[in-house]
Amino acid sequence: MTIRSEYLDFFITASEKAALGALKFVGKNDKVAADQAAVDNMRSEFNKINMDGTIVIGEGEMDEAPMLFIGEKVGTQKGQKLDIAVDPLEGTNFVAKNLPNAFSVLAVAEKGNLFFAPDTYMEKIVVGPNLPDNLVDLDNDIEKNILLLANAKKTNPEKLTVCLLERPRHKKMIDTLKKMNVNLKMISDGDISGAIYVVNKKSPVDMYIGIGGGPEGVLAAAALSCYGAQMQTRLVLNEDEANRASKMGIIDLKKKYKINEMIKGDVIFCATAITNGELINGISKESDFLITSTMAMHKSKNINKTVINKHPK
Ligand code: VTB
Repeated sequence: MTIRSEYLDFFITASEKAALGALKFVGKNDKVAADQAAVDNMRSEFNKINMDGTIVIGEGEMDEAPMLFIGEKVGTQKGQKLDIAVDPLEGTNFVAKNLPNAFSVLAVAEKGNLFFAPDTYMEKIVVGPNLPDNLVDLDNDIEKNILLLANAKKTNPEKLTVCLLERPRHKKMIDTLKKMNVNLKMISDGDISGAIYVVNKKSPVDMYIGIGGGPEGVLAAAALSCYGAQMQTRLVLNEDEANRASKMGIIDLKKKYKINEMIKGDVIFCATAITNGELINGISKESDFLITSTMAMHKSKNINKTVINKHPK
C-alpha cells in the first residue's frame, strides 16, 4: 500500500500554514510564541484533513505539550491511517533572531511505519546516494569514516566537507577533522537541514555527523529516504530516558538504525522555509500576498518538487 496521492497537497498546505504562523514572530526574540503559532496553525490544518492520523513524533509527551503531542489523534479520523512526524518550527532561535534556515517540517508514513523515537538525543551519520552499502558506521572513529568516504568518492579528505552542529560535545571530532584538513560546515542549530545538505547540490556537503535531536533525526531520514542517501543513527539515552524508551517498546536501546528501519514504505515529506535557507527560499512579501516555497516529496510517486504558492495577506 502507498499513501494516497491526494494527501500531498493537504500536507503542503499544513506545512505552509505553520510557516506563515511563525513568520509573524521573525525577529521578535520570542521563540516560544513563534513555536506556538506554528503548532496551532499546523494542527488546525491537520484537523481539516480526512485521515485517521496519529502524531508519532511531535512537540513532546502529552503532559509537556498541549498540542501535537506524541499519540495525539489528528484529522477527521475518517480516511487513511497515517503516522505523522512534525517539527512545526525547526529553528526556533532562527525565527526569534531573524536568522536564515528556519523551516516548518513534517513527514508522513502509513500506520506503524515510522520510528517512534523518544524525544532524546541521537547519534547520526549521513552520506549521499550512489555509494557502497553500509559504507560508514557510527562505531568507526571519525578518521576511519572519512578515509572510507574519500576512498569511495575517489578523492582526498581535504576535498571533503563535513557538516556538524557546533557543540562542545563535538570538540574531539572537530579537532580530528581539522588535523585531517577536512572542510567543516558548522551549524548553530537546525540539523534536519544539516543532514539534507548531503543531497543538496547548492550546498555540497559530503557527510553529516554528530549528536542532535532524535525527532529531527527521523524527520531527516524521511527526506533522505526519497534520495537514496545513507543514514545510520543510535539513540543517546540517560537512565531515565532509557526507562521511557523501554516503555515505548524499544527493546535494544543501543541499536543502530538505518533509514529503512526508521521509515518503512511510502513517505510524504514537506518543508516550508520561513526565513531564507540554503535549501529553499524563505517567505517573501508582495503587496497583497505572501509567497511560500516548500520542498515536497512523495516517495512512491517519485515526486520531489519545490512548490511555490501565493497566500493573500
Ligand atoms: C538539534 C537541532 C535543533 O537542537 O536537534 C539540536 O536540529 C540538538 O540539541 O534545531 P542541543 O541544542 O541541545 O544541542 C536544535 O538546535 C534546537 O532544537
